[in-house]
Amino acid sequence: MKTLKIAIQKSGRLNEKSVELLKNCGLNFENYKSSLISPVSNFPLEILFLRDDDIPEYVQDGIADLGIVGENVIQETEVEVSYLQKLGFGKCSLKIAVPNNNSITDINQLNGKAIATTYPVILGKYLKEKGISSDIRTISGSVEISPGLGLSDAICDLVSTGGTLKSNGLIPFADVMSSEAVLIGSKGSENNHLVQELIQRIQSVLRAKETKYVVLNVERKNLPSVLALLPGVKSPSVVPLAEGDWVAVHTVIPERDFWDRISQLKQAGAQGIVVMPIEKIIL
Ligand code: PRT
Ligand code: ZN
Repeated sequence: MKTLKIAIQKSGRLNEKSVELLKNCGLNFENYKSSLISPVSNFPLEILFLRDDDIPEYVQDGIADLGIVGENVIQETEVEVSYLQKLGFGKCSLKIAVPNNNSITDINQLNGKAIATTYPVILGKYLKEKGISSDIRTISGSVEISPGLGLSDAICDLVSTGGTLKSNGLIPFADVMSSEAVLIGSKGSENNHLVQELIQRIQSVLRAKETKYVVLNVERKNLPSVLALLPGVKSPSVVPLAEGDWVAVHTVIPERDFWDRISQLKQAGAQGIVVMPIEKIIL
């Protein structure tokens, strides 16, 4: 059986979460900072540690079968790869920002202006779509200081908390794209059964992350209103308690509206609510 190769970032913002995801999939490997390649002892897979900018091309050319990289890097490198799965980390947006003392209020005012960026391809397409012709200045880093140095009128850069823009006196002006880490594969890799197995493992880890396991006690008379609030994978389990009028309800609830849901459950009569993380959900 052919050993698969997956390329992940060697160091940087996506390294830790990529390693964590693969380990949560039950893959055993050493996260050697010094080596380029690490074998997985319990799955026919090797992990290649690369600079993120190189990952899309390695995958396109089939040197790696799979890769974990930001959507921003994939779009910028214009590669032909298969998008296999969004991974829910490394979230950010590519934004155009202008100095906060600037009079630019409309996107058309960027016509003829200089915009510094490390994403000339994505920015170029965006401006073309809007019918705007700006002078795109491609620089390799520290984009945020370029207006202050008089090198550009605006910048186009990735933003997550917005702290970097703020501390450089810049305000976000237009959203160019939003991005997160994704699993990509060489064209056709989605038909390989080892790739399918890995995607299933990743999905079960992601699903578990999005939900919590909840056990609560409720008096029988309040059970219908508590059950009405619970989704569950199939339906909640209801277990009788030693005290005859009471039952325990076991279920999973989504992380996103967790606190709202818990306060509704309390109002409906739930008590002794125990919340636990889930490791995997295999459907
Ligand atoms: O060495 P290598 O080439 O592998 O790494 P790199 O330095 O090119 O990339 P790295 O590790 O900085 O980022 C990897 C990926 O993380 C990016 O391609 C994005 O997909 C994703 N990501 C998520 C981000 C950010 N958030 C982010 N905030 N990448 C960069 N930033 C930078 C941004 O460029 C700006 O300088 O962080 C600053 C802004 O952050 P805030 O929080 O102040 O808004
Ligand atoms: Zn990079």
